[in-house]
Amino acid sequence: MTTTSEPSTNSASPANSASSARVLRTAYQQAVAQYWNNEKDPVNLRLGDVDGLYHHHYGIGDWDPAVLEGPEETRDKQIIAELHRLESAQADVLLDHLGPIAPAHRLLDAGCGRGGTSVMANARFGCEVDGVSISESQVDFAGTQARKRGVDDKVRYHFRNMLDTGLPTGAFQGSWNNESTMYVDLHELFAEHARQLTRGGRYVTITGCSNDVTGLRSKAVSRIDEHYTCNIHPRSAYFKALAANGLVPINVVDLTAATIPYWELRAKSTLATGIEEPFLTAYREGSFHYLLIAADRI
Ligand code: GPP
Ligand code: MG
Repeated sequence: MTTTSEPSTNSASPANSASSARVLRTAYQQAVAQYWNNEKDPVNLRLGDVDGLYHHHYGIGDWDPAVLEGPEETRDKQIIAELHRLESAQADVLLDHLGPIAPAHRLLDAGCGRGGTSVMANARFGCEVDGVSISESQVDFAGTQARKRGVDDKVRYHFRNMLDTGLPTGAFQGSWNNESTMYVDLHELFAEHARQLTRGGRYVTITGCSNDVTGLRSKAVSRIDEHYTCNIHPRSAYFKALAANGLVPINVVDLTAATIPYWELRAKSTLATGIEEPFLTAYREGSFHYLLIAADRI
């Protein structure tokens, strides 16, 4: 494993091929980075514009039916605000599972996207947060948001690979993947989290996983993989890889029922991308679960 000196500022490396090659080691990683570098979907940007928290994950909880009422001119705006509220509620539930975090602790957001969960963590705990992404555009975007909020002294984003971040060993009280584990090998990922977490530190993921009970990847799950260029893991893979890397589950929460309303509302909005029906089918047929797993580093 390479070690690099710890970056002290928000920094997307200049787009030069040497630094890119260090971070993006395979053709697959390059393809994933390209997808996210080019991604400018209104379903993410317009939701983030609501309050400057830009998420790349889905939502949980019930929505207010009143958002579908009222004049057509304002309906979209209301639905967008409601979808965004549900996405922020999801990030809040992830943060709820980190355990007690003090301002002196450090947190790590692995696969941080445009940075929303990191900013929420800093606002809640007052501590330093490092986010890593293999998308330079996302790192730039997230860094700009942190500067706009005046939190860039504590919230830093790095153009790094979450499988080998170069961040210090044993320095983090908490770390998480908010819907980014489906891009990587879980053994490599959890080995890197275990390295970075202090003993007794907490790892949390919210993820979509296929259901071992119903067998291999369903058609709906395959469509989700194809849409995002990802590889959804079976539920069992998480527990095997956590156990093999000294991460012991303390909480497992099935959020499937809580996320279905989000997809139902999203399917009714003008921002629907076409992936809503595969998600609804996969969840309803039971071939796919939306799961939170929290584990302690031993
Ligand atoms: C993207 O969020 C999330 C993923 C690519 C991970 C896949 C998640 C699973 C649970 C399988 P996004 O906010 O960028 O997606 P969208 O553009 O559809 O809102
Ligand atoms: Mg989204």
